[in-house]
Amino acid sequence: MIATHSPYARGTVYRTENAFYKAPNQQKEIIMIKVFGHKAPDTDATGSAIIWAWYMSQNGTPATPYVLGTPNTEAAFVIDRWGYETPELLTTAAGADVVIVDTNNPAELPADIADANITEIIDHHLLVGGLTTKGPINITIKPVASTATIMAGMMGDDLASAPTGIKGLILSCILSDTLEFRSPTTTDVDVELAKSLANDLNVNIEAYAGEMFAAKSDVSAFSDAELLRMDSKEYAVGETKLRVSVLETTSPETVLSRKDSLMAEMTTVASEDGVDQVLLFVVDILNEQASLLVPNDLVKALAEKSFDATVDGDIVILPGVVSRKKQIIPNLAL
Ligand SMILES: [Mn+2]
Repeated sequence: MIATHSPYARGTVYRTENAFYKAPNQQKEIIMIKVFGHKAPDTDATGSAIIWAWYMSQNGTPATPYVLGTPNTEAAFVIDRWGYETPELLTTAAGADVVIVDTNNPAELPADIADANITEIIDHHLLVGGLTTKGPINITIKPVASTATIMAGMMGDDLASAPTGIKGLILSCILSDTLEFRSPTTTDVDVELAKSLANDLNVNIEAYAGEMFAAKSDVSAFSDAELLRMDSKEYAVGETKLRVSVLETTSPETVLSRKDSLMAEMTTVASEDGVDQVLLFVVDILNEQASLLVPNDLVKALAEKSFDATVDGDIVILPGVVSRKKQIIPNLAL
């Protein structure tokens, strides 16, 4: 392994045959842990990688955050707002010691993740299986709204003395994943933590969340294919492979005005990505509803069966639906 020093590191940990020990001034093999979240990085995937790399480094295990793609516009805004640089793009995980955050799904990780040494997983998604480890490791999965919420809990008393930027990232991850507490994934733990951080940071939650959502809604620069893949998870219903895409926005009309070209592009994206169908849910954050594009009879049947909806035309509105994790994925049926 290459001996580089993490900007996040305070001390340096070297691995000897049997033990870990601190020896900051010697040039020996350094374990540099790579911390990353899922592909198509959002605020929680990017923010929690930065948060945990900082915390590990702080505790004597040098770690560096990475991303598996270009962070979305909200994540880019958040990173900049709290004074961080966009983490480097990870192109291969082979041979690396890694910590996986905000996912446990091999489909959302580097293709060579099986050749990595996974040392820890911290996540808040359903356990899909498929990852293997080279030994027993710490795996923390909790049903809270953001991965950063779990990390804050794991930090315990250390959170109080964390830098402003780390606290700001945690707050941002919670506001992003809860859509400012609107999502049914929101727990009391998330709300209390966010309010306490906002108070500590002197941030007005409503105003700050508004800035985040405005950043997220600014998708004019993206092609149809990019929009279809921006916040997307693969999921199978029986034999039918789906790419379940969600666009959370305060300006649904901006996306829906492109519905014809988006639906036309679904065929290409589906075949390129090896799935049968792309589903696009445009989530209206402020009105707490989703619009599902209905390009064909397959999606029509799926919408009717999954959401008890009556489909008439090429868009169906699903009142109250804002969470892929809790309201979309668990209900998908054909
Ligand atoms: Mn998350």
